[in-house]
Amino acid sequence: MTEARDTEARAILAQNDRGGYTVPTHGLYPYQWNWDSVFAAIGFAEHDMDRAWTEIETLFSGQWENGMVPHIIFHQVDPSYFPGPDIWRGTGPIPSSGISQPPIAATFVRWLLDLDPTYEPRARTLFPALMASHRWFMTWRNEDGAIVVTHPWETGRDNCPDWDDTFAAIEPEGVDEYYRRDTTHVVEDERPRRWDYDRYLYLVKLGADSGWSEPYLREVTPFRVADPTMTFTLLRATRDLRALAIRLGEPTAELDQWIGDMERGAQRLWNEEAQTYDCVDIRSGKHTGVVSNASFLCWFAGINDDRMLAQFDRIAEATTYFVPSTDPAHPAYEPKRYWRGPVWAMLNVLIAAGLAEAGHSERARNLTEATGRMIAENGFAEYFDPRDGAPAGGRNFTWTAAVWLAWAS
Ligand code: 9YW
Repeated sequence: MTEARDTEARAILAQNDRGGYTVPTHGLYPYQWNWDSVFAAIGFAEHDMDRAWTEIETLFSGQWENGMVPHIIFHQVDPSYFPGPDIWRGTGPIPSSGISQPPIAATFVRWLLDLDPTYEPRARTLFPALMASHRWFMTWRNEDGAIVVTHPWETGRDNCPDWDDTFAAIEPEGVDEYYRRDTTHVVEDERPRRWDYDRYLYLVKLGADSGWSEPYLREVTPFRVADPTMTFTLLRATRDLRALAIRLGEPTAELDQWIGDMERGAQRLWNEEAQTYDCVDIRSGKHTGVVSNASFLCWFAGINDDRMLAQFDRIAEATTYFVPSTDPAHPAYEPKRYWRGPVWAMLNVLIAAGLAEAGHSERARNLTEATGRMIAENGFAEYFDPRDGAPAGGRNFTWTAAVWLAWAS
């Protein structure tokens, strides 16, 4: 079983390879996505280290002059995805979206280099680009050390209930009529609702009309939310970038400053009432009150908070497969609808890595084993139903194949 899945996983990476970059899955997502590519790289590292580095280098070839690495890079126009480059109107060297995604590149560049130190010259070339991307976050998305997003898509957790209240206050006026493509690939009740899409597109239009001006958006956007996915992955990646800097003989003062800022900022995400890390809407000052899988990235960020263990154990007991993207006890939980319930294998990798590093090795082992079993039994789906592991969303998915090869098998 395991060996057959290994072969299948390598074949998925090969099928989704478009030459220098990998699409998340054929049809549904026909472009290069930011954090998907970094996960693809760790999958390639299992059998082709050169290809692993190329994946990340191609991602950074889309980096904007201001340092931002876009969440989608449109290398070749493909009408099977909406919204495409004409809607986004990105201003970088390659047509792209105008927002970023969880910045995990530095973490896995370090990881690749540990696996094979002979690739150090390629890490050296990437280093300034990684610094510039972190500097972009710390310049434009830093609210007292908590990292904010200006669009739900930026967190990679598109329709999680964290956005519901902020979205309810937005009247999506002026959005042109549009035709979704995602629901031609995947059944509707496993995807976000139209209500969400109207607001996604409203925010894209706001950004695109401004020429993706960060100073302007900081003032006017109704969507400015501090988020655990961004804060925890950036804090973690900055620690890894610091380790890389030392290895490469580069200065660390700026990195030290950022780490200190984010260690403090992460505490802004602590919701005393709900006893969890969650999102904070910067405009209203309110916590969102949702225990999500991103809440459990605290350990990955090096925040050794035992208070989250009780939440983790409660949720692990409530579901057959964990960690669900939304707490099953939350009224908005929907076990098949995208980020409102399903389990995402690649997030489990980050959660388990954090648990292991914080010394919670039994929990880390259980999570790793359960994820491996879920994939072995159900294949390389985009996400899985926490009740029975049933596959959902897209199939033959790059990041699920990649984390299988790198970690879960
Ligand atoms: C979309 C590609 C991306 C992921 C995100 C996920 C989804 C794209 O797919 O967003 O069109 O909604 O939420 O995390 O990077 O796999």
